[in-house]
Amino acid sequence: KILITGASGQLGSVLTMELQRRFGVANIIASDLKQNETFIGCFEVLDVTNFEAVNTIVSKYNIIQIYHLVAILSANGEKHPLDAWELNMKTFFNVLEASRINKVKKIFFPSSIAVYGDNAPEDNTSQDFVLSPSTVYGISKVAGENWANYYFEKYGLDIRSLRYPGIIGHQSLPGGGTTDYAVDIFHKAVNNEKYECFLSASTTLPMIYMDDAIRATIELMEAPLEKISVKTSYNISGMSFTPEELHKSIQKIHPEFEIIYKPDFRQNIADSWPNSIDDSHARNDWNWKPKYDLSSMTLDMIKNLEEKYCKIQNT
Ligand code: VAH
Repeated sequence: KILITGASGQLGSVLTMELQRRFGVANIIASDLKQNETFIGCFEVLDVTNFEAVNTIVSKYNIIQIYHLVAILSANGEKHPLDAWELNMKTFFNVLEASRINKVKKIFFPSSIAVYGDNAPEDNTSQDFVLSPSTVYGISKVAGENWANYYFEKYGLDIRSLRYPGIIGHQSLPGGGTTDYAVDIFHKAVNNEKYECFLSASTTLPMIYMDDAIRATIELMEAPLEKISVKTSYNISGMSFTPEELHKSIQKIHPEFEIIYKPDFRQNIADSWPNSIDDSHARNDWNWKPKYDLSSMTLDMIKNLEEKYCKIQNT
């Protein structure tokens, strides 16, 4: 059986459905502090900061794979730095130790482009450039990457990871990130409302469509171990764009859609991150290749959100 922690989150809720589809609902144990009201499948209320609770679930269900998605993201993390560090690291150590003790075969945990800092080259940032994160979230992800490598070297634990860029999807809402504008904007556009953007018009960030992020995650986990040359975390990327470019892409479908720019504290976080990412290690090791670009992502987001909202209006 496969355990997902943080299964109610932006990525977790979509990954859970895809893993249920691929491996059968009965083989997927979703867990989080609380269950989404629309959830269908096996769910355990789990506080991952509690080692005993994690260990009990891993042994009770004979878990062979764990997708560990619990974390406080970049923007929220800056509001409560020490709480974010404590939660991101404590939950990760509990998953690592429960996996070591119960001989879990494979573990996935998300890293992020937030591991890079101001000193990194802005364009096509390489896999191996020195990491000097500017946020607690980024610091916790660099620490997580190094602990993953340590547990592989010392205990042979097969832990795999992706440095996600901003993830954009219609199936779920993001929570507490800096790239969340690229999701929020679509909900405003399909409801014919003006969008107030918390980043400046010219802020380029690496992004990936949810469908590509989910596929990359499963393709990484399904790849033979001998293909995995990166034991910290793989760079991956789908596309890069600015809020202005995203606005223009949406206006091709909704010409009247308006945006205003009111940068807030998240601008400094975004400015410390790369504009684009070199993901050649992922392409070479396990044939990573994105399918969505800015225009196909925009089309798919608007199509799905308009269906979702008109369903809500008709209920
Ligand atoms: C965030 N969406 O904004 C996350 C992610 C690269 C961005 O880490 O914090």
